Amino acid sequence: MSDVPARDREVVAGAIFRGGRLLLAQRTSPPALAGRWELPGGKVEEFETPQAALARELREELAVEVRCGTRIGVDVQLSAGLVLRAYRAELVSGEPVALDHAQLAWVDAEELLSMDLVDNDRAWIPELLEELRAL
Ligand code: DCP
Repeated sequence: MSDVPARDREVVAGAIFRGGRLLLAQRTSPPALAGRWELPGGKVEEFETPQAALARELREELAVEVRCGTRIGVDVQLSAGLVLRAYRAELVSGEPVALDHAQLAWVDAEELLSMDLVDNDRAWIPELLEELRAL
């Protein structure tokens, strides 16, 4: 037994900005979240870095290659032992397509405010808006 507490497992989400817009993806599951919009991403696997996980998740979900950038916004505690973090993601190649989502949308600052975002991702709205307005 160790006295060192286990580190939280991380869920990573990617903020892809292009041409003054941010990419959002509409969830299909679970039923409580279906139809609501998020920054795409998923759980970091054991022995995987958050950066590698983000690249893998966005490859799987959007068919793109990204370079994981810096953090944006606050940590969101999802449950005991699970924390959600957003990272800027730079598109390296490919055009995003919805392989795992109902649809994708490129939103500007005003549109972001009108989207039905999942509750967790609403925590990032101030920083996302700031970035969109600076573009
Ligand atoms: N989540 C969120 N906001 C995001 C991305 C994820 O609130 N931008 C939440 C939804 C889930 C959890 O994080 O409660 C895990 O996300 P996913 O279900 O998208 O991740 P995985 O596909 O990796 O999960 P699983 O392996 O369970 O299918």
